Amino acid sequence: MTEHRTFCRFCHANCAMIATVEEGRVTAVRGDPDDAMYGGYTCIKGRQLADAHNHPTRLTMHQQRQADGSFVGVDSETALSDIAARLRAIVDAHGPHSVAFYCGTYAFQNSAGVGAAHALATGIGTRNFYTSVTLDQPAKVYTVGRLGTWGGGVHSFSDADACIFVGNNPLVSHYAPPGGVPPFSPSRRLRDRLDAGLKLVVIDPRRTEVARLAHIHLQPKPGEDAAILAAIVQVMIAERLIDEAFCQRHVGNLDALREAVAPFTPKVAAARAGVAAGDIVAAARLFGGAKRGAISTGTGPEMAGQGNLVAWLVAAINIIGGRFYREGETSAVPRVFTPGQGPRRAQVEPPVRPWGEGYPASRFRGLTQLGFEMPCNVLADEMLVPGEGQVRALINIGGNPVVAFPNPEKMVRALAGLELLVSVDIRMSQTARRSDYVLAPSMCLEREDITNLSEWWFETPYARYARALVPPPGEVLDEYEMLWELAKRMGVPMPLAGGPCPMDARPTKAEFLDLMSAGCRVAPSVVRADTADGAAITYPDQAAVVEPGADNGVRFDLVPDDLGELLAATLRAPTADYPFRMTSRRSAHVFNSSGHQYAALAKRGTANFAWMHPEDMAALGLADEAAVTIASKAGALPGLVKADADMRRGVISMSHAFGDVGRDAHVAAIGSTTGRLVDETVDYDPITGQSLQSAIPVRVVAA
Ligand SMILES: Nc1nc2c(c(=O)[nH]1)N[C@H]1C(S)=C(S)[C@@H](COP(=O)(O)OP(=O)(O)OC[C@H]3O[C@@H](n4cnc5c(=O)[nH]c(N)nc54)[C@H](O)[C@@H]3O)O[C@H]1N2
Ligand SMILES: Nc1nc2c(c(=O)[nH]1)N[C@H]1C(S)=C(S)[C@@H](COP(=O)(O)OP(=O)(O)OC[C@H]3O[C@@H](n4cnc5c(=O)[nH]c(N)nc54)[C@H](O)[C@@H]3O)O[C@H]1N2
Ligand code: SF4
Ligand SMILES: [Mo]
Repeated sequence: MTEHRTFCRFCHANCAMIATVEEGRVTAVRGDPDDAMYGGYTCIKGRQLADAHNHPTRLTMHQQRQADGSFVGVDSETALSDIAARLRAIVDAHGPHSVAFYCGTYAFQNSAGVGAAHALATGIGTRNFYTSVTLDQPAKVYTVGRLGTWGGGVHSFSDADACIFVGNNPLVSHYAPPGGVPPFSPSRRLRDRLDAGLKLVVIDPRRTEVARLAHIHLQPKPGEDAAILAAIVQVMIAERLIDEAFCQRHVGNLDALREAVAPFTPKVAAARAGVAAGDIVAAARLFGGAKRGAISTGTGPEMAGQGNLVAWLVAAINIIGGRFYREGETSAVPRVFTPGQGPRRAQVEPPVRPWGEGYPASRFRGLTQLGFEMPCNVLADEMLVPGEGQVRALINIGGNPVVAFPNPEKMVRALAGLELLVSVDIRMSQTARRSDYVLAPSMCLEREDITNLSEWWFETPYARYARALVPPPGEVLDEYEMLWELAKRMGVPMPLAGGPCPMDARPTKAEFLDLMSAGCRVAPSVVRADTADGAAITYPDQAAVVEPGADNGVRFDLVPDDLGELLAATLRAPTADYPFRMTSRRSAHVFNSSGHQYAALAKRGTANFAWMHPEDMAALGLADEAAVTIASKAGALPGLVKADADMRRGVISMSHAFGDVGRDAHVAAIGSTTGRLVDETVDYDPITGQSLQSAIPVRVVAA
């Protein structure tokens, strides 16, 4: 028996762990009490890691679909050579865009997953590269850049005096955007900060775990966040709760912002959102009256149809509040492995609009690539609709489009029409079962990884390099190995940040990560060499002190033209005449569609209840766990209701990525897919393509 330091990759938080290995198998994991960042913290999901690695449903052979629909296990050589030959033939016949890649959440959990997939996609030359980012919170990434960004970074949580969390529940999700609670022991971190005097505002239609700790909880009607945020801006400007010196120096058009939000008085916003006007004013005063700390949002408001407005107004609140690190201060989140970070300067970095003209365009809805990825919104249509560039092959890495995308019936039809569907998954998921091939990947404790995902939350230059602790079983391969083997067999290059990936002999993971991260603060192989025992390391000399700003003349553009118009339009928008709004939420014991198979997690339920206020249930004559049909204008799903007095009345709350297409009879065992309530061709954001995934107008009837 041996013990090894490592980190969990069940989710992005990457908790430090000690794994016990006996006879080539992981038999136990526990939090690493000596790790300064995590202090021994783990969650219920991560504690299943040993079970997950050894689980009977775990694939150790690649699966090849037979003519009768059954699967047989095949070795790597057979699977990769056949897949590569078929991809080659499709590209030769139909051009590079006929091959698409989709990177789901587990492509991100492998530190080389998305990088390797993008390198292969670039080598092939396809514009059809998709990731779960555009199902998640794309407006955050793409809208903020349009106002300009502050080189010194936004205030982080650890020294905040006041924070506003909008539709974010980090105590369950272990997720927070910059300024929010880092996901390591989030509950302890938040309580410690509150004890030290932090003032907290939470805006969420449900009284969530984090809302219970807030000084002010606004419990609005879902989908009305833009009005509330506009009113907060209005109060902050009117009551001069802004950083005037900062605004004078760095803001271009404060007056334009004042005008844009003028119609959204606290009274107007309160009426739209169904909250007390006095609470909006109090929230603005509580936040605006402090000096440090940021407002941030989670998935809730981004998915609720106003993603761009919300991301814009949140950025505007941080800007007028001056919630940034200044010259001489230590900037938050130094990020050891992220390439391309220049010096942190006390200046506004010019706005960039990473989409639209000059970016590869989809054939649908006028949407273009955002940065380097095509919005998930168009994937089903790109597969279904004939024409130049129609997608005929999809490589799905660590994702589950059948249950995670809107409009699952359409997704299933689109996947069925492909010439080749390959999934990389540890189990026969809803999407894997519909694939021609399922490639079996190594699981986290069988492979090397760096903390390039979690480092977005490290407030010090902390880094880890995990070793493979046990040999990969059967035929399994690391995702980067599979993708390299496909590139090699197809005869295409894999361009990486540090130059082309060698294609004569397969690089080691450290070599691959070095090339992928070229230009980062400390190369992965250096961290590897510095941490022989797998423990963490901190590089104090890499802490980023904010340097003086250049006089670059750049100021924040507080009101990008199209957003000002969009805000005005929300005032005119009628509210739908459906009695309920369906909202999204996370469940603590699973990660999207992952984890339902593990005994300890399954004990907490494998179906997703439709949570409602008990008085709403009584009004409809529904008992706990009664079967209902939940219907929107686009579709309907079966559900089981459950009472939760913490809900706002008129709101339903359900987790996504449960259920399956064609298996409604099993709803009590597997739940159902909330994506069925949305037609992605109608309800989507015109800039990012994000489909409506929360605040969906619905009715509920007893089944
Ligand atoms: N209605 C609605 N829809 C939503 C959302 C919502 O809130 N509401 N949320 C959206 C969000 S934020 C996201 S990120 C997407 C998620 O979208 P996806 O990423 O497509 O969905 P997941 O369920 O996370 O898929 C993960 C897959 O990886 C597999 N897996 C598990 N472990 C491993 C591993 O070690 N290696 C590999 N290769 N695979 C593994 C799992 O079995 C699973 O099939 O869903 C989006 N869809
Ligand atoms: N245990 C667990 N952890 C996870 C996941 C999981 O499935 N399980 N999924 C992971 C993924 S992919 C992601 S992206 C992150 C997401 O992390 P979070 O964004 O923190 O996700 P949630 O916990 O769903 O919190 C979203 C909150 O938004 C609220 N909300 C819904 N609609 C609205 C609205 O219109 N307005 C406002 N103001 N609030 C609204 C919901 O009630 C909910 O409390 O979590 C990650 N972590
Ligand atoms: S929070 Fe995430 S990384 Fe930490 S133990 Fe849980 S699943 Fe693993
Ligand atoms: Mo996500």
